[in-house]
Amino acid sequence: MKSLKEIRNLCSRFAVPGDFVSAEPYGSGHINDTYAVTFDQAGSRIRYILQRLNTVVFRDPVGLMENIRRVTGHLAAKNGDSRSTLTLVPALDGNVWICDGDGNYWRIYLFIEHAKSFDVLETADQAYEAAKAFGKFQADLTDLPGRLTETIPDFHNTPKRIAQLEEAIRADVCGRVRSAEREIEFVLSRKEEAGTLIRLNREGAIPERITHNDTKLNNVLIDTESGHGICVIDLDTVMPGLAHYDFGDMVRTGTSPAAEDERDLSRVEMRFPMFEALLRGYCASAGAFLNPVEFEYLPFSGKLITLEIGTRFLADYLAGDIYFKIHRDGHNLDRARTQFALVQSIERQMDRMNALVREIQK
Ligand code: ADP
Ligand code: GN1
Ligand code: MG
Repeated sequence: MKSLKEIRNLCSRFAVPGDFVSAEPYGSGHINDTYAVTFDQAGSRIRYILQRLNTVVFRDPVGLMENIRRVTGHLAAKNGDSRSTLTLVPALDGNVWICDGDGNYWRIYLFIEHAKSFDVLETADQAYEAAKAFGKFQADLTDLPGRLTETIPDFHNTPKRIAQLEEAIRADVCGRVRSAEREIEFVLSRKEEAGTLIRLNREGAIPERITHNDTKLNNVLIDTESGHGICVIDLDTVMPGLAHYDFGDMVRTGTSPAAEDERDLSRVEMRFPMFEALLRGYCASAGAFLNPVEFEYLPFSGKLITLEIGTRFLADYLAGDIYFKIHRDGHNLDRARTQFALVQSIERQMDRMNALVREIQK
């Protein structure tokens, strides 16, 4: 954690008008460090988001920031207002980031006020609105010129994620394999279907698109007054991908009433009405560009991405919690168990989920 003085110094290298007042840690992300910073601008208090990029996770911070500059510029030109896309504050040297003396990269965004993100969704309306916003994000980027940098290569390559798990099992650096045998078996018994989307893409049945790739439901801001999904945030992983990576993670994070790390697995459940709301919301904005095979595999993507993130939590548990921030012992194992309970709930309802897609497509 940085001291106030350090944060004030970092902010002074950006073109933020006014006087620094205060800063506090903000949000519940697993990767970056986020602060809400307040400035006094001639008597008005204005907030900004200051973030330190995790350069262990993101190895090419300059390429990543260039992606975000292009994407936010494109969205701003299309939507024309400062609440429907993130707005970067330039640094005094003209870049949209600074690098501090320790090699850390920092950026500042305008703080989008009167909006909220939810770790667990409360209503089907919120699910509809969030999914519509993520679908619109994909739709708005279909005409972005050029190709974006892959900020994390093979980010959603599920077979490779399983191979990484197998590597962590072999190494067993913390001697934890014995405590996770059931979870390991859960993943390995589903290995065959894990390559489905990659194969469909290779065969030309589903195309590469520009996708967000981290559509956890707390990565969309919902307007506190209107209830509309207004802005997609957390753009570090925006890069070439498949539409399913985004829809799948919405199902993972938007359908269960339980938190991502819930220990009472009886509370973990894929609620069908929430799935229906996500599907209708996503199709309202993305339906026009999806092809029939993409439609068909939307329910499967919910299962696959939940299995994939669970696999990553499990591999990180075995590797000694080196990737995801943890807040208690066994946290990553708890997170993995929750994902696998959700996979089972999805599996039980897969026929019904597929039937709904067919009905919507008609
Ligand atoms: P992480 O990668 O760690 O998840 P995020 O970019 O998602 O980081 O930011 C963490 C939290 O900060 C978000 O869930 C959201 O609540 C809040 N947040 C991020 N950017 C903004 C913004 N521009 N305006 C308001 N809140 C924001
Ligand atoms: C991380 O940054 P955050 O907390 O939104 C992770 C996602 C995982 C998610 C699980 C770059 O997202 O891939 O799905 O945790 N982001 C990265 O909660 O690895
Ligand atoms: Mg986030």
